[in-house]
Amino acid sequence: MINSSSGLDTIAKLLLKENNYLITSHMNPDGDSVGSALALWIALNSLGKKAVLTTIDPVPFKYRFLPHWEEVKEWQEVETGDYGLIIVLDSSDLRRIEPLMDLAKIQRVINIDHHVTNEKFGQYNYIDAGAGSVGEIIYELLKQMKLAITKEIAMCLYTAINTDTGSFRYANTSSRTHRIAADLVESGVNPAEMTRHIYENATREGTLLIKEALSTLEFDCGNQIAHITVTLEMMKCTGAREEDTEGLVNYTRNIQGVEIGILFKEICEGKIRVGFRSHRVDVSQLAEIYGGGGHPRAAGCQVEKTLPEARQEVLNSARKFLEECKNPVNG
Ligand SMILES: [Mn+2]
Repeated sequence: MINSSSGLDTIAKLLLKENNYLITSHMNPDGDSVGSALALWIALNSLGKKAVLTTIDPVPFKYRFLPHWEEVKEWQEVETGDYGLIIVLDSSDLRRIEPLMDLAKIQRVINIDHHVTNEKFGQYNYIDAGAGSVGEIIYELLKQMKLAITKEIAMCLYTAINTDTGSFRYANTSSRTHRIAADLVESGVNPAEMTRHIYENATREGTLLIKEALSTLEFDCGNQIAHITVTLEMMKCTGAREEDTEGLVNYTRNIQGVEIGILFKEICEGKIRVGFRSHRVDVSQLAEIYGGGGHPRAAGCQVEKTLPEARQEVLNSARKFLEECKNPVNG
């Protein structure tokens, strides 16, 4: 069964049969990973099943209005005992759940994801790169399990779907996305209230970080590449939190004429996280050069270099990549 693909019906049957679960999603959780993991936890819990939930790192403050967010554990709190099944969500490879990687390697894993670069590391893999978010998949999974979409579940799934599609703006937004969202609204979700929590709740520190980051904006490759940088120093002097960097990279892509937008984020001395956004070119291929991955229009990787070195090297690759996209070499 290793590395094979499973149908949603197989996974639904399995979830209804087993009793003891560990649900996890990638570190530095975003709205999709928190929302879909919580929705699944609420559903399994309502069936009386034992389920432990972790998003590895803490739940970002802006998602702390979601029902039962307090149930989410950090990875240090997770017992390394025996779980019937480990469910890994929204993670293209096991490095995305690094602290639990060893645990996941020795137990049965269900891998549910929508990243085109997914490595199918589970015994059961359900990868739907056409889904705008894992939230859409979890919605379909719960329907397959014949479970009611309660208001609590709907709030979590709506958050997952709304955030991963950039509020229904990105290329991954489909008629299916809107149909599911409409059903969630009918289940009791108030869209204005949800988006107020997620988008209209900025902190002073986070806004000061936007100001600092935008002051580093530079253009490259005839204005087709735009990039910004967040240094450790900026994080320190603004008092911004890690989660305040989410979405910063979008400023670069939103500029007229820009094909690739890049954010360089210094995680620690000598380790740089790079985020890519695009309109047309597949930046997941660019991220893969550095062992990263993601979606065609949103991807990322880590480079173990100093900030100036990482910037120079990645910009070189981006320039070359853009050139190749324009003049494809046909073997
Ligand atoms: Mn996602």
